[in-house]
Amino acid sequence: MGLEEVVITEAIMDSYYEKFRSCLQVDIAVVGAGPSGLTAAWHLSRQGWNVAVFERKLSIGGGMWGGGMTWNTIVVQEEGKTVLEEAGVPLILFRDGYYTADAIAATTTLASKACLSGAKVFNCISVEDVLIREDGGQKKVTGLVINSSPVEIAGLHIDPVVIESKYVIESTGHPLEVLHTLIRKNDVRLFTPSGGIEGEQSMWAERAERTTVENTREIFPGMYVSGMAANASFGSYRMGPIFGGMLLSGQKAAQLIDARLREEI
Ligand code: 48F
Repeated sequence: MGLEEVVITEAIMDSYYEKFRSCLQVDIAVVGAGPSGLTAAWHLSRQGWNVAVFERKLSIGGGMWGGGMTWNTIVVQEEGKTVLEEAGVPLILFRDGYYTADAIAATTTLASKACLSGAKVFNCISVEDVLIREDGGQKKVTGLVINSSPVEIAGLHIDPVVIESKYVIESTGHPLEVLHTLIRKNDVRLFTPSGGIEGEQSMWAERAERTTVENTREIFPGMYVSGMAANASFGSYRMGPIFGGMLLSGQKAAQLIDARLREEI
């Protein structure tokens, strides 16, 4: 059998656009395919929700690939290891409640879990803004404004397109990009003590690991924060290359949104 290049092209076009079309109106749109975003996407999609993940980079995994300072091993503690165990990632006890996992195995397994559970992951797409609506005098995030990352990187003046979502998970990590855009462009108050972004503090792993889970919650109607973005929003600490909090945060975001969506049925 011969190979026809135009058929290959047609297959890619039809398959991609069918995938994209199925995500024009999703239950949950996740911004950022780091550990917290991928965990949230996996846990939500396996509950049967329609989930789309948008990742600016060509690679998924965010800050997890590189372990600490490119030494591609990650550390998780007793609580956090449950998420990796459930995914099937091999863990090694280092000592006294500190476990290590291969960063590549952890990243690829979480990504695989998300995709095989039905989440649609779009790499090379940057979220540049949110869609906003007013309901009874209250503004609410109702979707994402997205563009091709190569368009963004080249600085081309090309308009973005939009997808609608019942909920957005802001999991862009330290830069907290989407929330910064929301607050810069709109006269709104977040569900934080000051009503604005509290900002991230220096490293304190023990406290940061706990608070990143506590701070995982709705920060603005329609928008949840997870992972490092949760601590950066609520003014807590960074934690470095320990990843239990990221995974548990993604899991908590999924549980909270799953409960909300079930209430709304
Ligand atoms: O930074 P990242 O891994 O976020 P996370 O899930 O995990 C944080 C840890 O990796 C580490 C840490 C743990 O100790 O502190 O930093 O909270 O992943 C964030 C992803 O979001 C993408 C970015 O490329 C990365 O892969 N991202 C950021 N802004 C955008 C975006 C955007 N505007 N549109 C699409 N993707």
